[in-house]
Amino acid sequence: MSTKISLTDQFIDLEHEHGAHNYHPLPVVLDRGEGVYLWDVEGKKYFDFLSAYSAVNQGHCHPRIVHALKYQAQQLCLTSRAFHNSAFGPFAAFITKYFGFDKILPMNSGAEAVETAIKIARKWGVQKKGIPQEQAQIVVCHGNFHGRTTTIISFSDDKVAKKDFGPYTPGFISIPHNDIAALEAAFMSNNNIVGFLVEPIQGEAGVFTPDEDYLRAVQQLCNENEVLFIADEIQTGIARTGSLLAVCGNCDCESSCLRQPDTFAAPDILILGKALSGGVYPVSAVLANNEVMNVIQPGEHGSTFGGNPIAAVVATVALKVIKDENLAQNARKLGQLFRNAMNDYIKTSNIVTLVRGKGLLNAIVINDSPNSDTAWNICLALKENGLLAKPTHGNIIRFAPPLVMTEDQLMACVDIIIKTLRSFEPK
Ligand code: IF1
Repeated sequence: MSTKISLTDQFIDLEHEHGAHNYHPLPVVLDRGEGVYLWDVEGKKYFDFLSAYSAVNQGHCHPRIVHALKYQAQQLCLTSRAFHNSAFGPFAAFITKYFGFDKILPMNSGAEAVETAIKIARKWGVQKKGIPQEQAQIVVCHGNFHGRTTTIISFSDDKVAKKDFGPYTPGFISIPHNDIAALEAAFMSNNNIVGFLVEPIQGEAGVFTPDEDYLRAVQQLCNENEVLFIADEIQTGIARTGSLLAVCGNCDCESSCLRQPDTFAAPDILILGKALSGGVYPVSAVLANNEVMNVIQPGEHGSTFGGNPIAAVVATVALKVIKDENLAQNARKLGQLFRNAMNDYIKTSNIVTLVRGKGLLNAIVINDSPNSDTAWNICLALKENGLLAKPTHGNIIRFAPPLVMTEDQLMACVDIIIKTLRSFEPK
């Protein structure tokens, strides 16, 4: 009598009935991951081309990172910062040396770290620049994505993310991304600007890579105007774009490349999250030098879980894996191969208009209206063919596999993607 409901549908039904509908996921229920692979509850195997929005750069369930998690979970999980713990100090020393800053302020989610950076910049403005109380302004970019808190959505121009959530937080000025003249004009128009908050490459907007010299010009302009350059590298950082950070420019990060004068656009505040833990645990961080970070004094900011021992140990190992496995170089090499292959395909394609990106953060633009469901349908077909990717902003598909992928695996993925795209070409 009863028709058998698939395992997949059973899990989806549970989520649909009992989970808030704040997402519209692809209809796949994942159950296990290893390296570049995921398996669904039916046992079907996939290449992961989203990497949990670039949190899993080191690959799923990386054994060294999972080992660190297990070890520390049995040793000590959480003390709060009311007491010192034996993991945070060593982590703070390690990560500040790794990225070349004096201090870290640890948080958990990306949005919390962005909020932290905003608070630091405002306080710095009042204390160091003499900006009047409640007048500090932060410049941001059109099409930005920095998270989901009330303040952060206040300066988003994504109507869906913003609608009906007001009243919104004031104090933000929005200008076009990749537009130095607009930044200069903003600095001229207002004396109360304390920071410029920017994604080096705009992810959510559709993987927009700015001009080669943009970030260096941003750094210089911020410097000249005594404005903090705040880089949100939550998505672009930790080797994703083929160097340790997107602000490293085209440095190949082979050795201790950081702050190489002719490539590095040094931010005053660096925001990290996602792959800081290899996707194993929520860990985020704000890094800055003393002159900036020391404006925060006891009691003025914090988090119950921020800097907890598990986070500290997991993030330390996750960062070691990036260098030990040369993941920046691998992302750089595979990214080039990927864009070359896609560009070859595009020459004969009517369905794909272009590929863009840097390292292994790439996107293709589908030749259809942004309101069409073509990109979604292509992602459904990719799923059937064993590869998981997600559309962004209607007609764009983002491709961001774990950085531990091999060249052979990448080429197998290119075959899947091209075979799938072919089936969407107009006959
Ligand atoms: C969601 C996108 C990615 C981020 C940058 C801060 C945060 C993010 C540059 C906040 C988060 C996520 C969150 C996820 C979708 C996603 C995303 F499609 F929206 F743009 F990654 F591509 N700064 N990005 O990209 O970090 O608080 O989430 O830890 O569903 O909101 P978080």
